[in-house]
Amino acid sequence: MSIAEATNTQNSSTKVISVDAVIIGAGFSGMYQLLCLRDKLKLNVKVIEVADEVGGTWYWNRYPGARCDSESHSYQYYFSDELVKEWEWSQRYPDHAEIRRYLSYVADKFKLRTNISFKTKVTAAKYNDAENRWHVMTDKGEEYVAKYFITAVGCLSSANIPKIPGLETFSGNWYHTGQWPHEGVDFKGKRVGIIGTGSTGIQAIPVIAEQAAHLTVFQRTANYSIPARNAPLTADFKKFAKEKLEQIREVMHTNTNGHAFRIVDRSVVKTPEQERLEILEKAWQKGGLEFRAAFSDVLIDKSANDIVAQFICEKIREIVKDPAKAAILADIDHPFATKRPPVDTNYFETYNRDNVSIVNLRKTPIEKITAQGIKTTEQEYPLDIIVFATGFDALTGPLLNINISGKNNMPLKEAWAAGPVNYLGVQVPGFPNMFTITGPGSPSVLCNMPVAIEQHVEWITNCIAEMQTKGLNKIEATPKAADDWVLEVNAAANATLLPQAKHSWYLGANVPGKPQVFMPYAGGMAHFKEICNNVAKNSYAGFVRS
Ligand code: NA7
Repeated sequence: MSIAEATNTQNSSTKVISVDAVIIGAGFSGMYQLLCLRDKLKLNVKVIEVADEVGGTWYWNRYPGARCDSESHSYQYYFSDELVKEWEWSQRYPDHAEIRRYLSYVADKFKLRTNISFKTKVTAAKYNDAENRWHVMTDKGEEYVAKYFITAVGCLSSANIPKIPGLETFSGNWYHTGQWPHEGVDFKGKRVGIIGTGSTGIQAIPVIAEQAAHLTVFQRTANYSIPARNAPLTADFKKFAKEKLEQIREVMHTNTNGHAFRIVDRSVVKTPEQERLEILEKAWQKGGLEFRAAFSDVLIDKSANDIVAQFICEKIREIVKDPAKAAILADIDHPFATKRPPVDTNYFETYNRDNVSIVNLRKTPIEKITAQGIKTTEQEYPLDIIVFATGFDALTGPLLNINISGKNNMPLKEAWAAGPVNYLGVQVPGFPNMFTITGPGSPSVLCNMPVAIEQHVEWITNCIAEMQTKGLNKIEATPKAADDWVLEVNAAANATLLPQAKHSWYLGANVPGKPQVFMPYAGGMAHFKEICNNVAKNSYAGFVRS
């Protein structure tokens, strides 16, 4: 049955449309989920996307310097050899525009746009118990009625704009990096203030500094950063990435973090000092997230971590010539890589510019924003533009921003009042036939995202395929399986140093009032995949199917 045939007009303003599955979001995950359900399972699928193009997080994150921290040959789909061979990346790390071009190419190649409603916002998604159907309402006055409801809303799509008093009085312009204007921002001759030194701030600061008259960085938590060593890809590397695609895919899909490199099985503490320094120096020169993989005990042994942390802090003091600035930048309060480790191009070097200053908010916190600029407890900084590189209400934010309710009209907000509870990161008890791609409780942001996405999408597709062939109507995670999974997610985090970063968004600590629970699954992608596959093999143990 086509969508048109199934369309009813319930009243003059609501169009009721029956489909098999509704997916929210047309980024990496929604696009692949659409392809799997439509072309493999021959289901009737509608994707709802608020933007006017595919791209997901890369549609919105267009701030200066926005670039992926995963290397380009690993930041792509691997489900199609043909696609891997056809597409050619230009640089070691793709920038936001190149990723959008890639996703647009994928959408064209697989003719995905025909199933996507762009510029459409989901206003509510409600499960109807009696019908066992999801009703997904949009701001276009449509009501999609579907057996399956899948969220592909990304982990970092809900902007966190801190409630600093006085923002509404600021006479200049302000921007959040995750909602960047498509036409760009002209910083020429302007006094710019930027709040935030996470991965985003660290990418944006060097680029804005080149344009602005003066850039003031407002730093709350000092951060580690590893040089990206970005460069155009050589012809040899491009050839290698295509010829060795099977080996690359094998590495990515069988390791803990989904990247195209393995963690070297050696200990920081057991390696003699000189050799250790040489290894770290080599890894620093090579650059990128692979630095973290030079040893295997960095995230599990505090003394190993201290050594690596000290190495980075010495690099900061070496690069930054002004000792006062260097002291603020190297005063880091958490173990290395317990917050998402940034990767940069000239970040610490930028502080050697005369037009860049840094304010230590730990010593002199922001009091308010005034018409003229930012006022800390020490002084007022006159500004023309404020950039909020203040991150996201991660993982749960994008889901809770949608008005979702499950059985007995239970709102997801209520089900998760004390923090996210789900099974395998994919299903919430009380929300039958709803699947969350890379939700909290899955490796998601601790993994190279396309790998995490391919795993979750393929697992969901197989699950739905079996339901369709067996004539099953409903799948629902049991409360016990979800409770046990939450314990497993906590145990996996507690086996690492990750919970030691008290201000991390992994914990929800960056959003005032958010329950503080370690959200991503830290047990490694390969292990997670094995657990998910065993659950499926074991007749979907932990789920009730009927
Ligand atoms: P992050 O990593 O959450 O960083 C946000 C930064 O903003 C961080 O330095 C925060 O300091 C700072 N921040 C947040 N709120 C405030 C207030 N109220 N005052 C001062 N400073 C504040 O977000 P990013 O966008 O950089 O990165 C998100 C992910 O996107 C990244 O990990 C990649 O996966 C891609 P704090 O550390 O909380 O003290």
